[in-house]
Amino acid sequence: MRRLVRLGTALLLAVSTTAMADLEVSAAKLRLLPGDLPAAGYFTLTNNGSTPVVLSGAQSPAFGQVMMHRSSLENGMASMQHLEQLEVPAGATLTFASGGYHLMLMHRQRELALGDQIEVNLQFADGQNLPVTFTAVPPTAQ
Ligand SMILES: [Cu+2]
Repeated sequence: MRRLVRLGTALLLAVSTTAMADLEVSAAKLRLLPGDLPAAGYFTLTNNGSTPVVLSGAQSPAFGQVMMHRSSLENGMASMQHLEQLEVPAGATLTFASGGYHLMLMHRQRELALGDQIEVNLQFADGQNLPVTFTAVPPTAQ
């Protein structure tokens, strides 16, 4: 049964007509923490296309590993959940921000300074990639 559901998803993606040109990213910021602590990536993604897109992760030449996380607060306890995929419906805007969805960027490959422009490739389940330039901001930035 699970197999059938997966196949259905694959078919849906195959007929998807939303192209990368239909996606709009704004306010891409990378919050740097001291030392080799992971950086957090925040941005706003709008799907101006007519079909949903599925964000499946990200990569950056400046980091060894980038993961998609969601922070949540349950019974007063903060926790983080790893996300494999995140759907953005047609016409919807998805916000990555402090306390919610974020990219977690680990294992810096080079020195990074405030104000640096850092390339991050957003990856989608249909194989497309969207290059986005993030600006490095201090830990106090929201
Ligand atoms: Cu995280």
